[in-house]
Amino acid sequence: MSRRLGGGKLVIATHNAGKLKEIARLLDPYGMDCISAGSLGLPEPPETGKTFVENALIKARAAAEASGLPALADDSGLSVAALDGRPGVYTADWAERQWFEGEPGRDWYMAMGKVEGMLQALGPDTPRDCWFSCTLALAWPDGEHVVYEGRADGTISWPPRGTMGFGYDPVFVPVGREQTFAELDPDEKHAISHRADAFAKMKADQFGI
Ligand code: ITT
Repeated sequence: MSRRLGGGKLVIATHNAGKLKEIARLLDPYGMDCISAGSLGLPEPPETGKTFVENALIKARAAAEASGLPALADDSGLSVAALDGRPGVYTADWAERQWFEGEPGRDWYMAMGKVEGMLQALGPDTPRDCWFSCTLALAWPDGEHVVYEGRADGTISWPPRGTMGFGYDPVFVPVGREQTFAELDPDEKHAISHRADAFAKMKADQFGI
């Protein structure tokens, strides 16, 4: 059986505000005292892994070592079947815009447009199937760790729709729905998302529910 968290402090090892909000909400019922990596001034380690698991462990271990507390990291991304699973672990990189008015930053519209442009270049009959992956890594300061993996299937829709959520949500239509993730109420997204799927596995293992 995996090591258990118990109550107490948990560092959320993400610098992505959208993820932080979702993770805090998903953990809300379990009495954890969540502290963000940003509020502790923890640096962002380079994500040099080639898989979601490797990157999630890099982030969770770095935060646990630096803070002396258990830490939870999320590495996630969008994979498009017709693009051989890209952008996958490079999902955030596709949005990097190095110099915008002198500041590095991310441009999600550009990133979604890149996916759409590549699909259109493959022709009008190209399947638009895709999936979001989420790997959660939980690490303790002594090096012990556990990972949980989640997935949500859907299709890429264009143009982007909706203002809720974050990242690629405006182009992701989950299986069985017509709205994009960005058009769904956050509670509806949390009922079916890749993050919720991974969280369900973590909750069953960690909290026995
Ligand atoms: P941290 O590493 O600090 O957690 P990040 O944004 O760099 O933040 P990732 O390396 O895991 O995180 O990149 C995953 C990207 O995948 C993320 O930036 C989003 O654009 C996208 N993504 C993940 N989950 C998503 C979701 O639920 N909805 C929309 N986009 C999502």
